[in-house]
Amino acid sequence: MPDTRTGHVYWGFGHWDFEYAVSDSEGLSLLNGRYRGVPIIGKFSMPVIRVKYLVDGGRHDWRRDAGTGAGPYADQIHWHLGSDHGLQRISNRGNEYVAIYEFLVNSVRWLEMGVYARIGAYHIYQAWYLNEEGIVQPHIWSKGLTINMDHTHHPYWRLDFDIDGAAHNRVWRFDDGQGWRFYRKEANDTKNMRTRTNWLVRNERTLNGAWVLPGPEDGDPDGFSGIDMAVRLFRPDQDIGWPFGVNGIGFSKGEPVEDADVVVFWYVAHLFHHSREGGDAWHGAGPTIRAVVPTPPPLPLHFSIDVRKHRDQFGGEVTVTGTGFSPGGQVKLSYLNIPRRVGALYTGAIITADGNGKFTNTDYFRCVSRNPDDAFLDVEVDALDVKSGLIAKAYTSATIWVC
Ligand SMILES: [Cu+2]
Repeated sequence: MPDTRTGHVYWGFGHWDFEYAVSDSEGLSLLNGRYRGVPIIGKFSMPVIRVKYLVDGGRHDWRRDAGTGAGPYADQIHWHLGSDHGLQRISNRGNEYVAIYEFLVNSVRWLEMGVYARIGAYHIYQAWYLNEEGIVQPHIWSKGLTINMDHTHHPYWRLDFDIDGAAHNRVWRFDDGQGWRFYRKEANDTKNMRTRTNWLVRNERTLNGAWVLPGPEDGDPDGFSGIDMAVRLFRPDQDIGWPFGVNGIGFSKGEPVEDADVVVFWYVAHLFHHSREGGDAWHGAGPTIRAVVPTPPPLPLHFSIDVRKHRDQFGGEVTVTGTGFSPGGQVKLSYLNIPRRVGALYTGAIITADGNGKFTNTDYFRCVSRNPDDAFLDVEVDALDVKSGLIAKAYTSATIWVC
């Protein structure tokens, strides 16, 4: 499935629901994304990486191997498979062209979506990292040198937010000691490191929103790429990727956006690359987007699950008992981190809690590993209370999966 150019991802017990597509020039894009049922993403894409070397190649770019200068370049990622100017299979992500990969950090589930492109000497990994707490991180990883000279990559992310739909979205800016203000008109802007600038895109009717927080490696604007962000009104005739070549953003400026039908938030990072780090060092950049939606209801008393295992020579049984679930409500179980298995396993069994909010469920598993070391892994068991959207978690050693 991830070898296909487009797809629909329903992930993390309904925490995220979106489509993805590798477009003609905007790399891997996320579309029509909802977090906990709240529309957040209209279309997130990365139409260009502008690259500037200390000395331009310009008209003499063809002589760049002589070390006189290179670029500037406007690098783009498209659905072109193979060769040194196309997408590469990703060996540590199932050898697919589009990575869909799940992992755990401090008991929080993350999903990585990525494509690996070669653009001549450059290797680019363009990724989106989403987690179950509402974070989306657009990220770019880059390595490779066209010539042995310091240079800066400027990725431009086009973040077309649709917070609770297209209408009434407004972009706010917050600075320490200076408070809030919002953009009344289309504008280009820079962050202030001293006042720790953050942005918030919010639906002014529902008050749901999403923060845009600059990343620690996102660098500073320079004479070639002088902005950290831009706010634009959405226009269908401007949803065309990047028509500006090696130049900066040239879409209209000055139209009112204070209660816009659709706003487009351009985010720009400035990724400096020292030539002395060599061509093999990966360097990365990108902001953090954090959706702010109504918080879940308070946890019921004693909302928890308990896991017991019974082992036999072919694997064994896992019995999960739950308490504090919605009486008579549905429960969905999943298992994450089973040895040798990528992603979560949903058994698909339909479980119903009894009138007191309790349930007992037994699943049978066969061994999936012969490596004794795998028995020390912890498998996460998650039980979703469908009615409230709350998840009870428990951990158990992977012993029954190892024979
Ligand atoms: Cu570089």
